[in-house]
Amino acid sequence: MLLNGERDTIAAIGTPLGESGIGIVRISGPLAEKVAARLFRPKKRTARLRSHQLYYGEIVDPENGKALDEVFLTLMRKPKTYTREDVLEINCHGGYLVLRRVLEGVLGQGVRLAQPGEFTKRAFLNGRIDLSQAEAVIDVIRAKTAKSLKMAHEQLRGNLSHEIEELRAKVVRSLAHVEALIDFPDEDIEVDEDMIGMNLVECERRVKGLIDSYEEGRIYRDGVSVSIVGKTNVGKSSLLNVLLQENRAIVTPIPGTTRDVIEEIVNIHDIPIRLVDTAGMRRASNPIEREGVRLAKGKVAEADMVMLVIDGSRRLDRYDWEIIDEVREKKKVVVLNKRDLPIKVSGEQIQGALPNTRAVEISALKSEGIGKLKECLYSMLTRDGIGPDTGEVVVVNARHKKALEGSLQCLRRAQEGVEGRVPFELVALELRSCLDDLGEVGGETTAEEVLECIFNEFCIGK
Ligand SMILES: Nc1nc2c(ncn2[C@@H]2O[C@H](COP(=O)(O)OP(=O)(O)OP(=O)(O)O)[C@@H](O)[C@H]2O)c(=O)[nH]1
Ligand SMILES: [Mg+2]
Repeated sequence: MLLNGERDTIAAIGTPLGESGIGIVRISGPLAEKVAARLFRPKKRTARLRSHQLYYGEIVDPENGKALDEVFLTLMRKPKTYTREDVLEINCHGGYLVLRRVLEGVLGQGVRLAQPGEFTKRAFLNGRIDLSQAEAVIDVIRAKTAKSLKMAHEQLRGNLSHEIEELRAKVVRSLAHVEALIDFPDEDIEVDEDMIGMNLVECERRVKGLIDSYEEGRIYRDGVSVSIVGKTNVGKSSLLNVLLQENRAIVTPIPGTTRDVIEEIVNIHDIPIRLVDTAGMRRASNPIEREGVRLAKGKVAEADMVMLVIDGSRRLDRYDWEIIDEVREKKKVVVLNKRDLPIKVSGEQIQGALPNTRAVEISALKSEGIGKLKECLYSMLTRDGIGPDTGEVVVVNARHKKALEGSLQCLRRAQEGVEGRVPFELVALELRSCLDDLGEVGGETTAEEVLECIFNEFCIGK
């Protein structure tokens, strides 16, 4: 039984299992130093290991004193460590067996195997980082583009935590004023209701700004899926290949070439875009192709956006029209392909069929107009003036957005309360629940089950 909130000692392999230059076994908790004393033989004899210093030596089997591996070892005494507990890191050779043996040696010392994300969870529980920063750790690990990495680093550094702290402080001030009015209704206290109102309007504006940044933040972090759809033989697979700059999909002059769904990722200005090439839509007699068409329709429904490819060298026919109807409600761009041939479909015709839709003329065969198409996609996926380069705090996490939406509702009701002079007790109630919602972001008010879910997403050893 552990007393006074003291936690047990955990260990895990912190590097991927496989062959690598080095592999790290990481230990956190009160037994870290004892593990070092039992298993580590420094090359140069030392009375006591100094904190945060690298030592060269061997890890030995405590049963028989035989060397398990030649290592570098660092003991980091609390509190200046990742978890705010004593931490031991053993840099071994990066082989599966060697790492397992060292880990087993450690586990034999009263240490238990860490759960996924447990090191980071301890950093959170011990108050070194808040929950939004802990979530940023996993975003750093998973970042696929320079911008998503930058956003994750900013969140890890605490830019969102800081903004939320400021908002909470403002709401607390308003709440104190409202409570003063409740407690001393008849006294002439210096509380101005207009000032409370103004303060709440300011909070509302800032919370709304954070919520609005989510759409774009999410795109940089999670990417978007863009389905390439159109009739057979219009050049969908050719477009996929030219965007990927490789011959990924089979291209032939035979209509109905693509039957399966082909997905590949391409980065456009740091947005990871999952391109989905699909079977050309037509009434197919072949059951394989029919299945392809069914899958293609499903991909239209799933996609964040579609690229409707039309063969610009042929007049629109009923199949084109059917697909135009299919994508009418989707976010889309029309790609008029084969502009190297005499053009039979005009931009005006597209405008007539799909008002307010941008059309870009390209030749997938000659790789012309591709830059313009990429710019068009980029501008449709992003909004002007916002984004990770403006220094603005960007929300990338759906959980944060949900909590902020909750707090916005409370702020609005509180605001209406102040204006409409409803009883101040109700205003105070709304402000308290606004504080709870804001507290969800940093984890102050987050339920244990939610914490479990968040840390379960981590890998073991982080
Ligand atoms: N002239 C010209 N031909 C093109 C262009 N793009 C594609 N093609 C040709 O059009 C034919 C069909 O191209 P694909 O890319 O296979 O067309 P698709 O839309 O994927 O066809 P399905 O998979 O059958 O639905 C091939 O012969 C291509 O070489 C272009 O820009 N100009
Ligand atoms: Mg194809």
